[in-house]
Amino acid sequence: MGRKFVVGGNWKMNGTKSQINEILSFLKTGPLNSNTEVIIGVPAVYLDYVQSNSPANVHVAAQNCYKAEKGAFTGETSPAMLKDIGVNWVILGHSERRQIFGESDELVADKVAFALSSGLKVIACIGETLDEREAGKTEAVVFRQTQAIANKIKDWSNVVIAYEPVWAIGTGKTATPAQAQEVHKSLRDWFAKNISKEVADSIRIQYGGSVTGANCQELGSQPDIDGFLVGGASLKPEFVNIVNARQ
Ligand code: G2H
Repeated sequence: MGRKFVVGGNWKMNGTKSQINEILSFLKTGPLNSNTEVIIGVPAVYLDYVQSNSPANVHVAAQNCYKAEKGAFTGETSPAMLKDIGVNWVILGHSERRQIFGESDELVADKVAFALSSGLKVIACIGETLDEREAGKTEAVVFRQTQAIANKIKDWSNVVIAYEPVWAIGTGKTATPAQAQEVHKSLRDWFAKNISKEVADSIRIQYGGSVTGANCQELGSQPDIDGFLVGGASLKPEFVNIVNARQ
């Protein structure tokens, strides 16, 4: 189907210079499958360092950015600043941003639109909580989150969707391959119905939530899973195995 497998590492608020050097070392040693696009999401303070020291086959992403080019927004990072240091990707709308920092669907969508218009590529995260899943609202939630973005953008070619069920994040509870595939398929059908068949066929949908070297192959063999967004395991050498999950 021609969707390039895409694996992102989301380091979250982890890492010191020496830990980062170890991560860069196992990424350099790899080997990383050249059929997989690899992106590492790095804390803001280390972006410039990692951008300057990561291997050429690994892209660097910020974990957040704001919806303005510059100005009185204390503590924020702009897409223009990311571009200025050579960073071309950003992760937006992660559930930790939504839940801990109160980011609404609307704000996430504004950020996605602004980042794209600034020339960044975006990993846009969506996903339901345990309560929402148990109430049978999984589809309604992920469709609502995706629709909010659809209201603000036209061109999806620089967007990767990361479906991350919140109940599976950092908990060791991975969605089963069948559970993940079911939501990915529903999302692709949503794109076909609400955006276009072309976007539905081409958009890459990552799975995220306790992905490890042990479960990545079965998850990665599902037809609508086009890669992973990996948290905890992206700090460890097993990340190389996850990058290479699909040969
Ligand atoms: C989900 C994921 C990375 P983890 O947040 O985005 O983290 O793999 O640790 O569940």
